Amino acid sequence: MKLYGSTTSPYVRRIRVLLSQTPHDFVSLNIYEGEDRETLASKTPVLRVPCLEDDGHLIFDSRVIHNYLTEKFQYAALSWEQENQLTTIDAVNDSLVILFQMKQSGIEADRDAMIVRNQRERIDASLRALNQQVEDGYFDSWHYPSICLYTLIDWIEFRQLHSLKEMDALKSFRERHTDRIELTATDPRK
Ligand SMILES: N[C@@H](CCC(=O)N[C@@H](CS)C(=O)NCC(=O)O)C(=O)O
Repeated sequence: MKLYGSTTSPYVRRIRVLLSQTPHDFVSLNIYEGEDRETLASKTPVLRVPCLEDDGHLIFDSRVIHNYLTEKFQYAALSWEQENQLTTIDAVNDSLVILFQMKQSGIEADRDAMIVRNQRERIDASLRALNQQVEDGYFDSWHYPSICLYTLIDWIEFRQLHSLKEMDALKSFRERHTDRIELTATDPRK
């Protein structure tokens, strides 16, 4: 089993954490340049990571990779509530990727521009919902949605993408898990 990704991507990190007890090769790529980009392009036309190669299959998208691994290793199926939690986590992740890429591209994020306003509204509403769900105990166990929430919050802190003001439950959720070995082993700061 081969996982193509980058060390900083929160989407890749969730699969690395999920596979922490499963033998696999992690192929770390610089997805935007040179030979590594060609390698990525030879594996997936979507040109995004993660991408999993296993048993003659190439699987794109962390959500589909999770479904594939769930079937292969018979992990517990997610409830519909947990599917919604993943959608909420992915919504924040996707919107922050858009704003981050705008910044990296030197595009001024005009707060009043529709594309920026839409991302910010989605990020704030979704983070508030996730903060409430943590308070309500939905992330008390270390399951796949918790892994995805952790890698999102830790990436936000790492890249300083949001102040997380009034999101104390999210901040303490991160602090509670930060010493887990599979998280220190995949820390993007290293
Ligand atoms: N829905 C995808 C999102 C993956 C994604 O956006 N990955 C980013 C890295 S964090 C990426 O590859 N971006 C490349 C690009 O946007 O060109 C998933 O869950 O795997």
